[in-house]
Amino acid sequence: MRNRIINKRNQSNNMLVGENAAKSDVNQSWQQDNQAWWDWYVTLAENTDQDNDGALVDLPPIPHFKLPSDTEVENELISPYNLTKDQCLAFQRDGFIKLPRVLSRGAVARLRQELLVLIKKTFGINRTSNKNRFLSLEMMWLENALIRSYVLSPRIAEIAAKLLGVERIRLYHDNVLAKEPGCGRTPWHYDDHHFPLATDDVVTAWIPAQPIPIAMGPLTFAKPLSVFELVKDIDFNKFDTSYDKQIIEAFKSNNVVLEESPFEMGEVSFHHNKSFHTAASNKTTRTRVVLANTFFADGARVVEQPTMVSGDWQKFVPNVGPGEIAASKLNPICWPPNIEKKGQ
Ligand SMILES: O=C(O)CCC(=O)C(=O)O
Repeated sequence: MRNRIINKRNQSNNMLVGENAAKSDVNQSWQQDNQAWWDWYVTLAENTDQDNDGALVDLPPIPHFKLPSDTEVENELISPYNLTKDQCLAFQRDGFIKLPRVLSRGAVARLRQELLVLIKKTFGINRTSNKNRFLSLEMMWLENALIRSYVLSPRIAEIAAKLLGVERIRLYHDNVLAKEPGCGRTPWHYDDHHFPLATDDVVTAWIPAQPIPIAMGPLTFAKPLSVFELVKDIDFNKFDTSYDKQIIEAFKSNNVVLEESPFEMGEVSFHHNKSFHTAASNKTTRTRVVLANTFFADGARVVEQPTMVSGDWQKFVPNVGPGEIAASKLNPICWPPNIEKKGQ
């Protein structure tokens, strides 16, 4: 992590264990799994009374759409999207873009149905112990053929490559993000802290599996991209909410423009690894399910010193050490398509 790390004694966070709990910096490996990472990470968000104001809102039912077959999903996700030059310029300026109709409504409904099955299979049907949690599943493309169509989609990967302005991109990982009803804010951050990749050509496609009204906590961005410069000297603190709190204050005092808007069904956002973003709490009774696929420019290396903030990154780039080119068999080239055999 390139930010300075606060170095106070006697601080703790009960989600951390071992060296992660004992040492005050982040320059050590993450010592638990990636779900434990999220359980820790959301404790770093400042939640006011307004963020947790009790009663959860019932949303109207998601309208029924004819569910496409596996082949129909695959055909949709290999067809190109009409990305304009202006949209690429807006991404380069703002660090993110929200694109309408990247997925048909049927493909979104099918995605939600499949992801809910996977979430239930992993975390159980009795949701009591998962109340207020941020649940995460990664690398679903390896075990589920339908999800593979969404993760290795040439339609989505081409958008990612064009936004970055690079010829070839690889997959870093897929991440199913299920923000349960009542789960609090996602702390302000940029992904450069998270992905141990020595490049600025990194983009995440954040694909909601249902519409996301404001009450559900849509991904929210600070703009333009360069606002990361404003906050680069704020010390990251792995124990408490002080980093998030200081970012909130810095953005307020500098009148930074925030884009917090609902996601329509089929809308997908793409954000750069230096784009500052957050998400509000989920104040609805419906789980906010998202598939987040991260891509990077072919040829990028793993950084020399990954930190605990990268979680269990070796799951995503196996058998590749610090400083080496990130091109394991789990990082297929997703754009252009078919230049190497995808998958295992
Ligand atoms: O889904 C969220 O609340 C946060 C996701 C995020 O930060 C990301 O995908 O980069």
